[in-house]
Amino acid sequence: MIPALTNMTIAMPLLADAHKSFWFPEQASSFAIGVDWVYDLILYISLAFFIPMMAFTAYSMFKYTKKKGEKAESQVTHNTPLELAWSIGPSFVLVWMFIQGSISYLDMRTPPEGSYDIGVQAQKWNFTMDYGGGTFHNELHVVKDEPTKLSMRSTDVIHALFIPAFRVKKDIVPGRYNYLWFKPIVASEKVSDEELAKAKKQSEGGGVWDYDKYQFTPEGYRFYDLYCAEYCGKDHSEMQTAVVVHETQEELDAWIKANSSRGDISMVEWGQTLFNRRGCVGCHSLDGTKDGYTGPSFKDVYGFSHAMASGEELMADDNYIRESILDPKAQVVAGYSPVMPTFKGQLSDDDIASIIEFLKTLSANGESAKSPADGDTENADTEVETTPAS
Ligand code: HEC
Ligand SMILES: [Cu+2]
Repeated sequence: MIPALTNMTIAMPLLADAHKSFWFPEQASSFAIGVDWVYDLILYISLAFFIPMMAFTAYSMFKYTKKKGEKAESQVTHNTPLELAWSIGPSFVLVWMFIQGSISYLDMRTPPEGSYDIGVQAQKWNFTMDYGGGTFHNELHVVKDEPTKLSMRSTDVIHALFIPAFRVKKDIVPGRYNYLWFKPIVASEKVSDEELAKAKKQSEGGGVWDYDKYQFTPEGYRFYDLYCAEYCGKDHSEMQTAVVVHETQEELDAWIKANSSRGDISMVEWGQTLFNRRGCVGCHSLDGTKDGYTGPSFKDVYGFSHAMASGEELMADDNYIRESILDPKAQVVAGYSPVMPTFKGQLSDDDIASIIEFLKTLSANGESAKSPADGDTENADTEVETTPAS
């Protein structure tokens, strides 16, 4: 933001601390100071008018009250100088507010050349960040002091990406790219190893990491909230995730590398990670619960035959699950709407095989059923068992 605004902000009595705001979340991006300044400007001007007006109204009510039956005195209906004054005076104030707002707004509209670019895909009901080279993650990871541009698209309806601590929000309209940029100015802290280990232990077997409860990510980073602000549909309010600001580009690169593929964890573990990270968790339960979920539970899917909307009975083997993920509309489970988005091009073969291994651990038939057409996942490390959520 413009330096003059910065100085004035610090001079404002309510905003003495550089990155704290009286009304709002922490000022964690370069926009925050300017946005809050304009907000405060408008707020204080409004109060400067509102309070004297209300006080004078109240005073007049008592001063000029007449007893019942008394006659009203003269009514002043017109005063040209006064009316000109209260029309022209405030219009200057309004123009000033508009100019101040436009300065911040134009700055926010124009991503600087060479900004760090991260893809964002919004879909019912999650965000997926695309870090390039096939690395996708539900969390947004960025670098401190680095102008960052989000190239956002939606696969279904209008969503709106909102990061309150950065003071940025933008609609994501299907059928086109929408851009948003910011420069983070406060890096995320990491919690102590003991605290992280404690939380990991608590959430073991639960399947889903509770960001709200712990207030840090599964990797121990404190985070800023990111959520969907388009409240004209069923579950936009559930589209919440975390923004982590790394101190250096090297740190972010290392994080991306560590999250790019399975590495040396087991397929079952990776399958569960993808389930949480890629939005399946929003629509599928693991324990048989159907209420409140858009899709069928993953419990006892693998290796069981079940009815499709087409009337066919299909066995959920490797090929069926693969097709369900890549082309969800090809076979729709009876009793459900065809609303699952496709994950074509977003999950590697190893990712899909890992999800299949994970589904096997949730099914009583997980071990016995074998796909006749696909023998090569048989020798995968199925002996690694995790306790599914109960
Ligand atoms: C927007 C909600 C939604 C999301 C997100 C979603 N699904 Fe689905 N899924 C559904 C619905 C609804 C169905 C049932 C209708 C159908 O078959 O298309 C389904 C069906 C399935 C089936 C078939 C289940 C059965 O009982 O036959 C599998 C397997 C599956 N999804 C896997 C996944 C995986 C893996 C992910 C994450 C990578 C995922 N889904 C993400 C909604 C979703
Ligand atoms: Cu949304």
